Amino acid sequence: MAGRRLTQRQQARIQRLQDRRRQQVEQSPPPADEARLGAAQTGLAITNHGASLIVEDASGQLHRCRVRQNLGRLACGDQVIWQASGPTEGVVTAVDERRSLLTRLDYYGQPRPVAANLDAVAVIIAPEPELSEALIDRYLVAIATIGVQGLLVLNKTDLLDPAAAAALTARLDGYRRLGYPLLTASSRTRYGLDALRAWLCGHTALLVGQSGVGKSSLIKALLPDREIRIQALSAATGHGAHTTSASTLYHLPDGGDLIDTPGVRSFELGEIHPHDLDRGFPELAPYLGRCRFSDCLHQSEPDCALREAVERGEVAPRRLDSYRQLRATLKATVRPG
Ligand SMILES: Nc1nc2c(ncn2[C@@H]2O[C@H](COP(=O)(O)OP(=O)(O)OP(=O)(O)O)[C@@H](O)[C@H]2O)c(=O)[nH]1
Ligand SMILES: [Mg+2]
Ligand SMILES: [Zn+2]
Repeated sequence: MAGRRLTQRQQARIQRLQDRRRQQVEQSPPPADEARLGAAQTGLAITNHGASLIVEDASGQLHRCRVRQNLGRLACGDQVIWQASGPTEGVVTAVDERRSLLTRLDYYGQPRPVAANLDAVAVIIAPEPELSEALIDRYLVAIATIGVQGLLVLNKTDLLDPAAAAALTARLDGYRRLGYPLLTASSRTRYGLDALRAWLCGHTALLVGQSGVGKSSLIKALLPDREIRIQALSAATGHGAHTTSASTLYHLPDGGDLIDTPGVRSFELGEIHPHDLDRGFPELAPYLGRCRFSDCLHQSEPDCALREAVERGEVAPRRLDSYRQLRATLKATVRPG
């Protein structure tokens, strides 16, 4: 095709396209002086403030970066390519493929990345605020879907007398039997921190849970030399003094990273296929597909294998409730297929 002469019509079309492009450029805000950008380098997303992404370079310096629009929303834990535009500023131009990504539905029902490249998610619970099994179950489905290690951490054990502690661990024992480690800790008395550190060490682990369960306190207790500079940068968002407002990544002294997340009142699952939902309820696997009706809702249908398993004491009634509830919400939001 090289050297072929363009017809007048083709020339006119190209001219129109060029005009339109020029107009678009003139209307859009002036771009940063691309010529002054530094060389491309790798970095790690430490926290996302919406307007800017805080990126850590290979030497541990932090840079406030703008993100090229075509990259979509980036998350804490993302590996990026960026170029400096000033001593502490830059532009993120590319993002590496993620080995895992936790998302949640935002206020507008849109999936929003919470954190990327995770190995483990620790669901933090506490005697107060009152723990919610429905919330734990939703987190466990999300964890099963992205295929990372999940664990439960009961914090604030200092608030419990021995009888109350025994009652609460008994209440949570079903999760331990499903294969999720259940650790107990107190960031106040430092009880259980060595065991928790051993679990988290060497991984990228996300801490999730309701507001006020002590995620930030645990991270602070695990990081004696917590990076103050991150604090200073994060404080610039001007949100409340204690409540965490944006997910932030911290390095553990002996290797591994911890990601603090803002507490949630309800964690809404992103787009999840019913098959993934089943993975979050491993104890139901032997019974799934064994009901008399293939479209059984496991409510009042005869010969429901799941309800029979509950009646025989093989499945916790509360877990079946949770499963039914999540199935119903997925049905409403997920396209079949
Ligand atoms: N008694 C007791 N209180 C604790 C413990 N850990 C944290 N707290 C208190 O619980 C409150 C909330 O702690 P945070 O660490 O801010 O909780 P968070 O989970 O990060 O909360 P958000 O950032 O809002 O999601 C604070 O007043 C802490 O002092 C603990 O082990 N024992
Ligand atoms: Mg916090
Ligand atoms: Zn059934």
